[in-house]
Amino acid sequence: MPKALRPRRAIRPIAVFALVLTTLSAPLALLLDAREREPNGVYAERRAHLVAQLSAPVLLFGYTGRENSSPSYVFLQEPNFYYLTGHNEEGAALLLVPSGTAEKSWKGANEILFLPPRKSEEEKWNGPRMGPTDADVQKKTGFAAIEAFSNLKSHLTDLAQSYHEIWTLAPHAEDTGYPHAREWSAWITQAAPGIAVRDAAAAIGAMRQIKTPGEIALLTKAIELSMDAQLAATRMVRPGLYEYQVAARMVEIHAYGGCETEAYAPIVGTGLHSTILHFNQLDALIQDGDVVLIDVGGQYSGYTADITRTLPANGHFTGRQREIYDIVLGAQNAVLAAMKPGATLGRQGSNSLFKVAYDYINTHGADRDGRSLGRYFTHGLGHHIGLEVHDAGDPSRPLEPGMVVTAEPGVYIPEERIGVRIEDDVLITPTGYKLLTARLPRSVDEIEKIMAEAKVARDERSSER
Ligand SMILES: [Mn+2]
Repeated sequence: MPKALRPRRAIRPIAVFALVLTTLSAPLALLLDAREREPNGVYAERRAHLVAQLSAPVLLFGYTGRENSSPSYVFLQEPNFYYLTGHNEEGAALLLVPSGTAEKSWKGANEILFLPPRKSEEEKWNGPRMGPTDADVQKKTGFAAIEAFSNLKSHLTDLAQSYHEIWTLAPHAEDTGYPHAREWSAWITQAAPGIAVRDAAAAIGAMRQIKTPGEIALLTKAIELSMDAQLAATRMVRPGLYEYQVAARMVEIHAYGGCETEAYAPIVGTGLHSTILHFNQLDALIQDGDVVLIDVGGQYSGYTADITRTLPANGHFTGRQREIYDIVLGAQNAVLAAMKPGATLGRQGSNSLFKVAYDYINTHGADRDGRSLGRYFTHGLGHHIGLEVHDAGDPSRPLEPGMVVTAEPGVYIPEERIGVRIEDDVLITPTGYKLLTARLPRSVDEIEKIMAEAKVARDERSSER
């Protein structure tokens, strides 16, 4: 999914909690939660690494569960909070206090997880939650110190005696959607007047950009399921289907494989809709002669895939569609050839991957008026993926091993009803890159072959009836 110029901090939508049945070794089926969680030690290491960089306490708030009024809303944690705690329940807070500041008057623990009290009436409706006095809550969460949320305010007042500043998620002018950072920053200022709020987003974001092996495993799972769904879409697409029917099949594959939700609202755009970057109506009938742009990704255990393919509705690109497709593919191949540590996603500078794609597109082909095509590449080259589909990331920061980013050049010509985007997910390695989506064909010939084979199979099935 191309990234909007203004960051969209959307609350993630409907989640489907799938359960995975495994019978691999146990004689009886073993019931596991689909949502995997990394070991507690991983989250503890991240907290230690963060607080070691900062000279003052860090206070972060999880989501309250009241961020979204939709009846179909299923809770998903604020991503920075989840990254540091692995805790996926409502109403929690995290306090980290730097150690080794002997002159300070703080005598509390260096890290405290604050949880709301359990409410038996609510649990009748919503199911059990962890509470601060549960016997096993330390073992489950990996925190030695767990307190009732109501204790937080007095701790904050104490800290304000020793520290003049505190790190949290500070509000931004461009924040949209639920005012999480603004409300909790105001709460801090009210609880501890005089303490300065500093923004921890950049420090946490810098850590989130480098994925650990555990994160790469979860991303890979999301990507594998999303490639399965893209392949099913390639075999399915034909004139006479509605856009939403293609999306429905893909969502089913994600959910059946263990994804808890979609990484973003599925984009399936036929004809003119292929030129709309975040098209989300999905209400049109696929017509003979259209191209169909499919930008759909699942989310597995918190981690998002983001993959786009563009298909010919009837199984064969026209000459002009193939020409545009091959220009986008050529641009993507040029980008991949330059993908390595040191390159940047941004538009400026000598190592800009955007510039590689733009220059390729702008020096190949032309529009109906003979103008070069760079003007039709209307979004950025790519973005980080992780706990958010547009994950924490600074486009000017050179790529480093362990980063996972998208490479998604596109050309959108509304007057010709042709939009082509090819989007793949890439792990940066010490010497170059690993294409995590390599299993999913990108070339015209491969795509047309899969579609032709699927058509033969469909025709055989219908002649048997
Ligand atoms: Mn994308």
